[in-house]
Amino acid sequence: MLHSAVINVMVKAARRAARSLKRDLGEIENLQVSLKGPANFVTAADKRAEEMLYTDLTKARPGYGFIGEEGGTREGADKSHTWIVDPLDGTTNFLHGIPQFAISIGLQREGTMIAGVIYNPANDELYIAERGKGSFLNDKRLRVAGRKKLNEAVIACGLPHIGRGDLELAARELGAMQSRVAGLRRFGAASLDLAFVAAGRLDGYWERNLQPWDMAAGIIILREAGGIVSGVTGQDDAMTTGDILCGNEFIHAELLKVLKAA
Ligand code: 2AM
Ligand code: CA
Repeated sequence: MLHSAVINVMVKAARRAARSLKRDLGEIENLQVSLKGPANFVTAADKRAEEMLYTDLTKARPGYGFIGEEGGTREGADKSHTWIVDPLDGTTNFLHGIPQFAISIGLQREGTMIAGVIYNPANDELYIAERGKGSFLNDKRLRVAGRKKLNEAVIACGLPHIGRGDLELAARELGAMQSRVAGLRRFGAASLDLAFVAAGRLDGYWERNLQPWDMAAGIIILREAGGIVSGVTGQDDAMTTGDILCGNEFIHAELLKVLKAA
């Protein structure tokens, strides 16, 4: 499968950072970090991966801006292009050796996502998309699932935890959703939740309080697979509010109704 030069740059950068994350995951699994504290170790792994991504992406496209989870915003001379990068999405999973985490690289031009790559080093699943050219998982074209009924749908969500988000609202939304769908899931890596909806594995997904780098690549991968993405009110923009709701056109509309009523 032939992809454009920019996608090749993104994939190469993701694979190099992934090798570093995999080595670090091995350390965690061997429990060699227990004395130093695994959380600090993961933060170091995260930072290392982000610096690799910054180096590779900036070398290939000098001047593009860069927004990363760890290093914040780094301006470039080219004000129209920005990389939006999460070097390790699903940090808690990574820390626990749960193989659901990813490197997420999005490219924005003039405020529009134009390319996205999400790579899970644990199972070698590589998702890519470019504006107008479709989405792919390991070179297989993706399309969202066609299910129209909520009672046949498997839906993923996010859960607020101590110190983050509105627990009462989440409880109401979960209760409402639970009674309507075939299955509710909580995987813990927003980028992969979006990629799973793009791949038709999940029928829909919503989560609140996310950051742009959790969503950037996933949004274009999902849109290019025919999915609908919005904020949780349906009008707002997820990248601005941090609240995201998605699915195929039918499930997206159904999820909106359930959340509005909750
Ligand atoms: P992270 O693993 O990179 O932190 C889990 O519900 C999802 O929410 C993950 O994609 C996680 O990304 C993201 N997230 C964003 N902000 C978070 C925070 N403050 N605490 C935990 N997860 C957060
Ligand atoms: Ca993240």
